[in-house]
Amino acid sequence: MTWKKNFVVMMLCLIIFGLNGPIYRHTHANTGLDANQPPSVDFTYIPNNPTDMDLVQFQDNSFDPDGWIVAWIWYFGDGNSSILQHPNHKYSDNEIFKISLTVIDNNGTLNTTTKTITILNVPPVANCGDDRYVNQHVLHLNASQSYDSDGEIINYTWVINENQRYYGKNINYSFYDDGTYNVSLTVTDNDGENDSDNCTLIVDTQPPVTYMTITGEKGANNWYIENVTVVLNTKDETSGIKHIKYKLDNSIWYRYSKPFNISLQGKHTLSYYTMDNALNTEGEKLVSINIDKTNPYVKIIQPKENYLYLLNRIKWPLPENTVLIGPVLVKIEARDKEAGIERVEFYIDNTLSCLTEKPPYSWAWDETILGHCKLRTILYDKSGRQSSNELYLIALIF
Ligand SMILES: [Ca+2]
Ligand SMILES: [Ca+2]
Ligand SMILES: [Ca+2]
Ligand SMILES: [Ca+2]
Repeated sequence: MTWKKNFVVMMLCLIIFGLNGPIYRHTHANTGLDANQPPSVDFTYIPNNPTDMDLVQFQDNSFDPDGWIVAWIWYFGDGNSSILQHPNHKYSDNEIFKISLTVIDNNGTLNTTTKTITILNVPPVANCGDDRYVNQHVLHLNASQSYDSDGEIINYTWVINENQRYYGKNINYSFYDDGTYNVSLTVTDNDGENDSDNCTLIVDTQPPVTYMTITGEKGANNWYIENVTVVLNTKDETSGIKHIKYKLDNSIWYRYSKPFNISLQGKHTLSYYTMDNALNTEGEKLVSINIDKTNPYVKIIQPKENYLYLLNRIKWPLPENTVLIGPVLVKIEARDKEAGIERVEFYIDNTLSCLTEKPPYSWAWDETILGHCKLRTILYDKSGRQSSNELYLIALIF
């Protein structure tokens, strides 16, 4: 600092000698001769309550009543100085400093004023992180987002649920129970100032549980015979539900928001699970949903309509009758795309004569009958849907 002071003094000498000759002139107000009036000296600064992070801006308010001011010499009280009229200065630490300003008028007359300035500490900022969910029985408490702009934090104090106290920038707190933990962090800087921050941690280690209900018209063998509606309900008392996801067969995962319908026929696998806000995920659940909205198809293909059969052999066409002479193998065309065929029944005049569950679902008809009759077949699919086909004929079977 000495060289700065020397520099200031040298500047001062130059100004005084250069402009006015003598180093120093006293005023002689009484004589009226050479009655120089001394300069009036004053200054202000902003901000009013500066910290050691602020650039303090000094405003010179001095004036000379009978001349002008030719030099300003500032000492900021921390060993630094300036000869600018309106200097800026940043203090390196908080403290009370004594500032002096000396001004010199064009006659070489000096005047000095001093003021104190209180440079304030910048308080630290505590940050214990956002409120958050935790899915394990260890809280990782990290104060690294806390800071002190003009110094350093020398103490970190954590208080958990108002009674457990821990010290350190990072701590791991272990416990057994799910629930809500109120955490407070207080930091202290190297100037002894504090700041506090609070956060709430909801600890949830239990995955949610999803309940599924399906509504729809049921047929046989766990097949639905119309569209179904799926409702997924879930519960998580600790952290709450983040989302429910589901997919049908190999579709993408959809986010569940409301009951949905499945209208596509066939055998399906519906998969679903729920994740809670602490990211605990329930194991994927699977359910089979089978839908058959279509009746099966059945048609008698032997005997053929309007033909004569003799001992199970087709002989020739007839104009308007189907006639059997001797036993015949009744054959059908049968299919069901969705659920598949469960069984086929054959009736003669509404009396059940044969029931078969095996392909090719034919019937060797050799029951004695003479005259007009109705041959009817009913096909049931595995979902319980049915179709029938019938043929009127004259039979002579004995
Ligand atoms: Ca003057
Ligand atoms: Ca500080
Ligand atoms: Ca949970
Ligand atoms: Ca069907």
